[in-house]
Amino acid sequence: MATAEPEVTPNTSNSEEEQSDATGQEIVNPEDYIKHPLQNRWALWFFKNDKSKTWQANLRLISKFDTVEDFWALYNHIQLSSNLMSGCDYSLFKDGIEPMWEDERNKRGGRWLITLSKQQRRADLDRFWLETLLCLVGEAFDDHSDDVCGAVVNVRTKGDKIAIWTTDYENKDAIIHIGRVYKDRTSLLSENRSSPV
Ligand code: MGP
Repeated sequence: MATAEPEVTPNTSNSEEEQSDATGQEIVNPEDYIKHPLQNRWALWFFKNDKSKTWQANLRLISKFDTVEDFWALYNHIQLSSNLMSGCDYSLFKDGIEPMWEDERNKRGGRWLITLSKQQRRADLDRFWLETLLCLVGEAFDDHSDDVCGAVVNVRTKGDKIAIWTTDYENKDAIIHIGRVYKDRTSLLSENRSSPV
């Protein structure tokens, strides 16, 4: 999504009474309205289990974003995972990677999986999914963030799942690093509980 273009009136004075120009227009700090770019553009997808259709036909792109502000606007606009019907998924993937095994960037890949008990839907699902989203858009995996393709939350009667998908099962350093960081970040959410990954 486009970032707002600043319309800055030059401010040559520091004095408070000169915070408007000759036409009386207010001078605004560009920081107040330029959106903060993310390192990647991301696409959020929704899956609804309609058994009369193929798996791929049930997958829908919701929206793409590439700024911090647009991420939160989208996140705040959609339902929490815990409110979705069983059988639904959200997937957040880098723009250009489809959230399916068949994509070039996924087909040699793997995933770090969190399996949640039925009881954890109420207390943990939304917090863990948000933390997963923040790990992705915040590029939490240092030099190995390039190995991350995306993440999926599956809302299921038998127990919900959250996974980060990586691009190549042979990139051992990247996979271990991503797993360690993800485990640390999600363990912080679940003190006194067993490790989720
Ligand atoms: P699922 O939605 O990943 O997990 O896969 P679920 O529902 O918990 O089931 P389980 O098999 O893990 O117990 C369910 C089914 O959806 C798979 O067996 C496939 O038929 C289909 N499916 C899931 N994914 C992620 C893909 C995909 O990437 N490509 C295709 N073609 N089908 C998929």
